Amino acid sequence: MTDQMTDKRSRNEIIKESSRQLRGTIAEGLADVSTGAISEDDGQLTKFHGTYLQDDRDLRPERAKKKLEKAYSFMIRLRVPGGVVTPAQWLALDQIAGTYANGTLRLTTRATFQFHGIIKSNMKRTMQAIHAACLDTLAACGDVNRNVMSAANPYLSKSHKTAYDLACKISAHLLPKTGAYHEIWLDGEKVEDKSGAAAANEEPIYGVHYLPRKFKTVVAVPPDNDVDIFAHDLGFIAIIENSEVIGYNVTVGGGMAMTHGETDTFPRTADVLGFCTPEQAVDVAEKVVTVQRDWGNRELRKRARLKYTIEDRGLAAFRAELEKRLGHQLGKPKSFAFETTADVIGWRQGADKKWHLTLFIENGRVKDQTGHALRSAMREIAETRACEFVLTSNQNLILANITAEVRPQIEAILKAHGVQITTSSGLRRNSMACVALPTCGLALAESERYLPDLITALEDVLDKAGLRDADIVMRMTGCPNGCSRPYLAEIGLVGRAPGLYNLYLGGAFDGTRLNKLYAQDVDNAKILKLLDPLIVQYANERNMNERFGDFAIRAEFVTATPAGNRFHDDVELAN
Ligand code: SRM
Ligand code: SF4
Repeated sequence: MTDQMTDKRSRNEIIKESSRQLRGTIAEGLADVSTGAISEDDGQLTKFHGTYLQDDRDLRPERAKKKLEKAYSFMIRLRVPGGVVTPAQWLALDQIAGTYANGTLRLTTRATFQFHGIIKSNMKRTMQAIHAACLDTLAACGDVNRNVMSAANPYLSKSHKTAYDLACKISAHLLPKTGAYHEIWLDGEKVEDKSGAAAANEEPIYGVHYLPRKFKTVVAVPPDNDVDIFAHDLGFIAIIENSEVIGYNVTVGGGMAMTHGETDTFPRTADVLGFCTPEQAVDVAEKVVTVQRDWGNRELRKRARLKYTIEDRGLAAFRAELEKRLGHQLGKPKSFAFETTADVIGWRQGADKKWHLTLFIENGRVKDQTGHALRSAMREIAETRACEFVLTSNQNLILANITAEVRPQIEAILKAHGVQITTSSGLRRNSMACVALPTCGLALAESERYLPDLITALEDVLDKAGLRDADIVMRMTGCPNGCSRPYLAEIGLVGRAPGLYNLYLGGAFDGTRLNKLYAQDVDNAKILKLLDPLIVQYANERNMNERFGDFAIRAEFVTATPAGNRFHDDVELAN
């Protein structure tokens, strides 16, 4: 038997191994003017550099008819730990959006920026413009620890700042060390690329194979669970005493993705593993990553996330291995309570009396539309240099650190551009949709381009029920990968096929419980027909302060998924 036949590792493992620390032939591919694409293998490697090859799926039929290659372009995702950028950086990103991308900035569910529609010949210029703004895209995607999120807005309180600082430290500590990024995109000096043991030494945390799969880390500050901590591989819950962060509860093994019809893939909420001190946190992150590096599944990418390592090996074994590598035990988790995953839309005052304005950005898309010139408004606000820009994990934007004197000026700019501070309903305010069509190659159905209209239609139902202002969390994705974390929503919609969605109900408002499948393959009309009576029943029968997700369980629309658990879709459906 040849080595190739006995090598059961997934193809990506071989690509990484032979990539000379993420170089592959990316530089050569970028220089090839005969195509707008790059090779498939390089396409896997550019993810580690924060960029994906995509094509405009709307144009596929027309281009195929004309026998043209697909309308290729690149998506670029930035690494912005803690989600904070300065006004000067905002202006630089806005300019990139206009010059090289499709004229929009996309705020993501992990509190960073994406650009869409960058053609190959502009890729290096764009990466260099990002670098000139003192930002980067390294490890924003790929089989590494990605952008680290922290509870939105370090300016809100001392604990938020501590959480932000930890996010920045972990992000920096877990960055790949390869010189490939500088060499390829920034025309940096070519550093020697090594193979074998020498390369492994150069990446002391990741080695030549990096991680088996993507890895996501967040830091939460209770009672807010805006970062949706239970959806992530690794989480730190700040434990606060007398306004000081005295340490963190460590969570492991959360994740959203599943594949329709494959019951060995499933969303899973993270487990609380133990407690660590602030000084121990970065080392805990590193050692969790190395256990996953060594224990994660390198044969089946669909089963390669940390959540499956923990399912397969058990939490106790994982903890024992982690503690062995740490050289100390984790403490017992301390008590904590989350209340919400939502952002508080509108003005809010921080501990230092400065003002912070959280704007609802529908599905994170910053663009100019007739009567709603959001992108221009943000540009004008950035030009005042009067605030910082903080991205949230709900695809929203906080204009932070505003003095009482400047507040009227900010309000005037928003008004002049038709940007409202209030939202049309509580449902919209708490909604998120993933990008999906036309750029996402994995989308089975619309999401960002559909959810706003669905909500408009549901607002009639909310009016009928007297619930227009009720906070109800609704999230949609165009496929089961779960990019807007739909399985943690009170109402989740997951694309199955063009125009068809699975409807999930019963997630917890504080993000601690997964929802359950309520109806399969429903179209727009059926979604409205199904939700109408449930919303009316909720209006009539709910207890004081009872959330829609909790009511969905008490009223037996669905049964509860226990916290710390997972679900399969192989359940009997009532609908
Ligand atoms: Fe995601 C793949 C967009 C957050 C789970 N995600 C993709 C790709 C890159 C499609 C692809 O692989 O070709 C999408 C690009 C679409 C486009 O055109 O821009 C994409 N994911 C997004 C974003 C932009 C959605 C959004 O509307 O904001 C989010 C970017 C986050 C960021 O800044 O890093 C985004 N993705 C998430 C989340 C939510 C989270 O992490 O909090 C999840 C679920 C949590 C999790 O990881 O379990 C998520 N995305 C996935 C998966 C499934 C991973 C898995 O475990 O199998 C894929 C597919 C894959 O990796 O193979 C995926
Ligand atoms: Fe694409 Fe699916 Fe993620 Fe939506 S959930 S952006 S359709 S991968």
